[in-house]
Amino acid sequence: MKQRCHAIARTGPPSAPRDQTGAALALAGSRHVWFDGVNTQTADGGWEHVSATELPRAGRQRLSWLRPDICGLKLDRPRIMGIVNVTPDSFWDGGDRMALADALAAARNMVEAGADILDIGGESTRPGAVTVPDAQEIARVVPVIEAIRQAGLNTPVSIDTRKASVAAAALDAGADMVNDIAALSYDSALAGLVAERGVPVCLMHAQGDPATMQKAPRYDDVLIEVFDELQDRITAAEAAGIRRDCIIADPGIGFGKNLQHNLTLLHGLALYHDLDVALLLGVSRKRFIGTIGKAPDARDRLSGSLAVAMHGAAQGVQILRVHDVCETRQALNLHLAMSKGSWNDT
Ligand code: 8Y4
Repeated sequence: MKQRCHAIARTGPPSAPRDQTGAALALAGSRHVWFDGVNTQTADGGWEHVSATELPRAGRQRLSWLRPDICGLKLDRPRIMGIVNVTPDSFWDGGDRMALADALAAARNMVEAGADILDIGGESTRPGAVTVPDAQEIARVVPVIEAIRQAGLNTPVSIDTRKASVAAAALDAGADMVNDIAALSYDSALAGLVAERGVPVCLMHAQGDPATMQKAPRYDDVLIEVFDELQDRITAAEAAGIRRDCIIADPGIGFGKNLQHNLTLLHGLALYHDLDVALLLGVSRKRFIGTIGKAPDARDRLSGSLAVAMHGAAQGVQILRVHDVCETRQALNLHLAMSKGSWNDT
């Protein structure tokens, strides 16, 4: 049985005076999160605490090495992915030129506010959403990507889609990576396309599909089941020819998860570093923030979204997918400065 290793992520000063600890290791090569203890699974499925120095070499390396660059971005600190929605419930629906200008302006503002990546999606994946035809999704996203490139913005662009035809058109238009909420299980042609193009892909966990996923989410042990399913999707991606250094994993907060599931996943988030790939977290304005934060309107969930994003940062997540780039950038830069006790604006 594989022994899962759950690093206990820490920020701030070391747990022993500097001259007495040689045990603290960077978590996934992070410059601000470290660990000196790990909970490892025993043969009977229980957990035991071991110090990082007692870990076998392979486990120690898996948890502490710097994940490879994604789209040229060094992952030694969290990166901000700004959400550019191009669905009918946002400004641009693939027809109106004015709305295209608005979508470009939104992208430009996010880049100026400090976005490292832009995530462009033309299919609503809210609970209960229905699928749109490929051609319509392409007509929504491609003009926006082309406009971004024509405007000279060279920020990496992620295409949020489950479909190979949409991903191909978006990559041709200048996108750099694929964000798939179905982890390559919706369209059997997508894995091959990603492999052939050699682009990064985010594999997000979801139980069920957006139309039905919130009906009755069920797990015996959500942290472990999501871990094992992500591991299986990573294995399948590699089998399809996708290089491991192109894979990002995401527990898929809110996708076939109730409030307790979401909280268990966020509480145990650092376990997912044991998947040995970069991690992405998307929590911005999601329903559980409204539930706990007493904010029924999604527009009133900024403060809660920042709190959860900073928790992700403190657990060593490499990419934060957010609506509010400017606010997240400010919160994140302060979080990093305090965690390290110093600040270099680079
Ligand atoms: C208000 C606005 C309330 C938006 C809820 C929402 C993720 C994702 C989404 C995620 C990755 C959303 C496309 C859901 N969430 N991709 N996509 N990870 N990788 N809902 O968590 O933002 S859409």
